[in-house]
Amino acid sequence: MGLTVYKIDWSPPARAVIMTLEALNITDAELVDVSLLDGKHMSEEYLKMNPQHTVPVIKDGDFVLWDSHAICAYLVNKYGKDDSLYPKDLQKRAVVDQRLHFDTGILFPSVRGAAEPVLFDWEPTFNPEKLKVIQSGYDFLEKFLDHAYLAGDHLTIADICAGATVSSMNVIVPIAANRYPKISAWLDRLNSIEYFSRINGNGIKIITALFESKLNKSMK
Ligand SMILES: N[C@@H](CCC(=O)N[C@@H](CS)C(=O)NCC(=O)O)C(=O)O
Repeated sequence: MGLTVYKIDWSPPARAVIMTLEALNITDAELVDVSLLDGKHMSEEYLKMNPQHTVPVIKDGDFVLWDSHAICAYLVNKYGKDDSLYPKDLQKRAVVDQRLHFDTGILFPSVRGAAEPVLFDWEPTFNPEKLKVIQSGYDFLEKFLDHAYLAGDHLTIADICAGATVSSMNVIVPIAANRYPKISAWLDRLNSIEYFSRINGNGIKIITALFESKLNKSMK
């Protein structure tokens, strides 16, 4: 098939792509680690592939694509045996797209904004203002999570992408089940999926340990 994924396991968007591969039963992709903390994403070779220097990136033959949301949609469109993860129906797809954009524009920047200064040693602790941004993401999500999954009664790539993000936000600002019952139940539902708990759970363990080493304290 010739599919290569550039990733790092602690990155939520990278995990979303790996989970989408699993959901699609694609087992022969080559996975290449890009160590962000060592600056591997700033090498000339990597920048040629992705001038935005982010993970994940995929190469499918000669075709290169970055941004997890675009990648997950591409993978389902190209390799999905059916369209359940990314429905072709115009309005169903529009709702999935809205949730994906909510992840891109609201949820993911909140976790990146809080995590990056600590991970890259720019700040010794989480900035309290950034923690409020995470909380406001939960507030929005709780309001419109009115089905079993983000875009209805079935799992879609919106759940895979936002699930990877929200479970990482949860490491920084724990989700109180009494305040956010719908988010808590949704995360439990995602964690009951074997590949979600295995792949995402591994990333969460790594990011938790990274925070603990940077902050010099337990996150539990
Ligand atoms: N919208 C992008 C965000 C990707 C992103 O920001 N990844 C982070 C790691 S979680 C990264 O590569 N940071 C390094 C950098 O931006 O230089 C996506 O969904 O793929």
